[in-house]
Amino acid sequence: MKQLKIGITCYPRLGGSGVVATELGKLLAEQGHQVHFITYSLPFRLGKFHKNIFYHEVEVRDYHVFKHPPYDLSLANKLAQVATMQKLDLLHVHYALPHAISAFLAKEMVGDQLKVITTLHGTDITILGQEESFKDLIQLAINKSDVVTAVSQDLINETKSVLSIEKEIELIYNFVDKRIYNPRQCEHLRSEFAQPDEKILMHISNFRPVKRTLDVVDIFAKVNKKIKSKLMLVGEGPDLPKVQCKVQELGLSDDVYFMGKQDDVAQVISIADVMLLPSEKESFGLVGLEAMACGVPTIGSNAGGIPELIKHGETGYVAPIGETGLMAEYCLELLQNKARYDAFRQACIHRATHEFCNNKITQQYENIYYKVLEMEPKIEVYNR
Ligand code: GMT
Repeated sequence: MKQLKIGITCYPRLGGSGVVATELGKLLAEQGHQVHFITYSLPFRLGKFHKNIFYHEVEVRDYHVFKHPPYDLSLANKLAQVATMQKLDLLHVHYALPHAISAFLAKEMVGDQLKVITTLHGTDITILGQEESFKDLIQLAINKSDVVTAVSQDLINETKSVLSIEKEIELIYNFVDKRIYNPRQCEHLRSEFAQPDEKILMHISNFRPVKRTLDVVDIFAKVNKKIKSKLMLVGEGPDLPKVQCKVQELGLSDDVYFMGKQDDVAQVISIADVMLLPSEKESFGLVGLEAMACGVPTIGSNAGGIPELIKHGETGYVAPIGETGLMAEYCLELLQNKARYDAFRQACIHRATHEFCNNKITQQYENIYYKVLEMEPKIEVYNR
């Protein structure tokens, strides 16, 4: 199988799209492909040195006539330069704006032999795609890409209806690296946060309004009235101060931990009993998958692609957005019934390993690359 030269662009500092892009790049490098990250800073999950991974920093040129330095143009120029110098086969850009537009410009500069794959991650469509000022641009970005993928069927449907897109969009779900996300024994760490008879509920996000983090506190307050429990909040963002006030107002300060941003997410998740994901919008919900792989069921809303990830009544529960009472009931139903909880836990591990594992999803992306470059697809090698 020919080893490819792949350029990857993503938001390097935070967010699920950056995590997926970076993890994918690392896995492709393990498969022997040469991977070139072209971003404005080193992707935060890149971690260890690998001989097939290269990094090209996009420097934004400022000049006194610019009111705003044009990042998208600097990116387009860098993409074209790297593609030419390194003889890249393709650019795989994550998040439509501005990355797919910059890639389109780079392709115009380099020539049609450079293929562009765009992966839609969610808010590039569900929020920016609704804005008149961006709509036509995103439509162009999608239509000009050689291949477009999206991380859930719901996101494909929404893209087609919001932007009236006819182009085929391929479904490739988010994935987890099962060598990192798996059930771990961590009694010692757990005992630092909760007594043996207490349950741990957890929420991890960027605390933006779409995450409905005040609902997380509501759910916890209802659960905490019935069973001894703690809430661990991981991450930071604009709604954090409101959450802190609400926790205080409800007299829950002794039972809620504000952990801030954490690096070793797999370790943190492993001490949780339940993950909460009551989002208003969520194209997939990577954190729900990370929890699933660690054997932790998620209770969430039925927004976007969440029901495609969480099998209601098997690996967690979903309820209508904002129905915190029902979400709390689901938590109690699981946390008070050990046999049911254990069955959910096993179902989580099985589903994450079989449906969303790194080998399977990486190969789906590789096959898309081979197809667009008119090469033979890779045969299935992952364990089902
Ligand atoms: O969830 C976020 O706010 C971050 C956001 C991003 O753009 O990085 O995540 C989006 O992409 C992830 C990876 O594909 C998905 O798992 C998240 O569901 C999606 N977030 C939203 O749709 C709100």
